[in-house]
Amino acid sequence: MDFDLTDEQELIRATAREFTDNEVVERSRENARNHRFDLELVAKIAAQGYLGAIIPAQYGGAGLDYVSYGLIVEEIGRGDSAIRTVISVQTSLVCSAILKWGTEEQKLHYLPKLCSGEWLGCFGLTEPESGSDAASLRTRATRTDSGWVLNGSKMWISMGNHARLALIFAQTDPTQGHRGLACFLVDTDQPGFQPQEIEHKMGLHASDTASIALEDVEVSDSEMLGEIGEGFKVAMSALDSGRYSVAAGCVGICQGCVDESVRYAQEREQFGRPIASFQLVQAMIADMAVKTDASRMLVWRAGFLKDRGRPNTLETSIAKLHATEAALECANAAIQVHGGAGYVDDHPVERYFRDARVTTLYEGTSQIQKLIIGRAKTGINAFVPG
Ligand code: COS
Repeated sequence: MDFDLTDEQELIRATAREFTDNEVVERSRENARNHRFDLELVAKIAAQGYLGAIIPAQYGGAGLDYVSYGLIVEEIGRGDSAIRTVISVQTSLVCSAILKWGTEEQKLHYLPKLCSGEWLGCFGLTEPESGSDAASLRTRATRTDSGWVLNGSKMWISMGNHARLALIFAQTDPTQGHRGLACFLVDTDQPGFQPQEIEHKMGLHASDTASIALEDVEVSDSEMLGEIGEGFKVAMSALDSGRYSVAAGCVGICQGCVDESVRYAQEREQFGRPIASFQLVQAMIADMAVKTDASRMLVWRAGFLKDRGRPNTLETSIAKLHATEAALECANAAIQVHGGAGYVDDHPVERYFRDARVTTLYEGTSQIQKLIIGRAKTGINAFVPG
C-alpha cells in the first residue's frame, strides 16, 4: 500500500492550495456577508481547469484522476464551501453524467462549454415532494410529435438561477417506477423554465440555490441523456461522483478547522499562557485532527477505486457519511476552541459550521448513506416502499 501522492498530485495540491489562499479565502467572508454568487471567482476557477478536472482533454477537461480531483476540491472546500459547490455540481453531477451517458455528439457539444465555464450546469433531481425517495419524483415527460414536453417542479437546485444547461429528471411512465425515469438536457433559456432564488438559507450564503418551475418545457429526442428508463441510473451514477466531491470538500472544512484552531490556540492567552497549552484544548484539536485524517483516507480510498474503474458506491457512501459528519463536529469544536470569537465571522469557523450543516443533507442524507452501507453489509434492503 502506498500513501504517497505522485509528484504530479503533490504539484496539483500545492497549486490548488496557493490558489485557494490567494483567491478564495480573500473573498469568502465578504461574499458570504453579501450573499454574493461570485461569477468573477467562478471564471477564475474555470481558468484553473477546476470545472472539468476529471473530464478528458478531448472534451475540454483537465484529464486528471479522481484522487487529484479530490485534492483540488479539498483545498477549495477549505477556502469556501459555496464556491466548492460550484465545482462539485458542475464537474461531478453534470459533466460526469454527460461523460458517462452522453452520445459522442452530446459530449462534444456540452462538455467543452461546461469545462471552460462558458456555461454553468445544474442537476434537477430533487423536488418539493421527492428528496431521499428520488425514484418517486413527479415531474412528467410527455411524448409529443417532435420530442417531449416537461412539466413539474424542482427544489434545492444549486446554480439553478445561473445555469445555462439543466439536467432534468422526469417520469415518462408512472407505472414503471424508477424504470420509467429519463434524464433530459434542458436549455434553460426557454420561457417555460422558471427558476427562483431560495433565500434565508442557514449557510452557503455565497452559493446560488433555486427552486425551478417547469411549464411545457420542450425538449427533443436528441436532448435525452441515456435512454428512456435509464434516468435513475444516470442520477445514481452522477451521485457516486457528487458524493465523493462533497466528501472531499468536507475534508477541507475539517482541515480548515484544525488550522484555524491551532493558530488561535497558540495566539490566545488565558491564565497567563496560550490556551494551546491546556490539555482540554489539545484534546479538542486532537479529535479534529483524527477526524480529518480518517475522512481524508476514506476519500482517497474511494478515489483510488474510481481511478481503477472498480465498484465504489459503498466506499463513496462511507467517505461521504464520515467526512460530512466530521466536518460538522470539527466546526462545532473549532468554535469551542475560539470561544466568543468563534461566534462571529472574524474567523472562518462560524461559516464552516453553517456551511457544513447542509452537507449531511444534500446528495443523500447521512441516514440514506447509512442505509446504503447497511444494505451492502447485511444484504437486506431497508428501502421498503410504503
Ligand atoms: N450507479 C448506477 N446505477 C445504480 C446505482 C449506481 N450507483 N445505484 C443503483 N443503481 C441502479 C440499480 O442497479 C437498479 O437498477 P435496476 O433497475 O436495473 O435493478 C436501480 O438503479 C435501482 O437501484 P436501487 O434498488 O439501489 O434503488 P433504490 O430505490 O433502492 O435506491 C436510494 C434508493 C435511497 C439509494 C436512492 O433513491 C437514493 O440514493 N436516494 C437519495 C437521493 C439523493 O441523494 N438525493 C440528493 C439529490 S442531489 S442534491
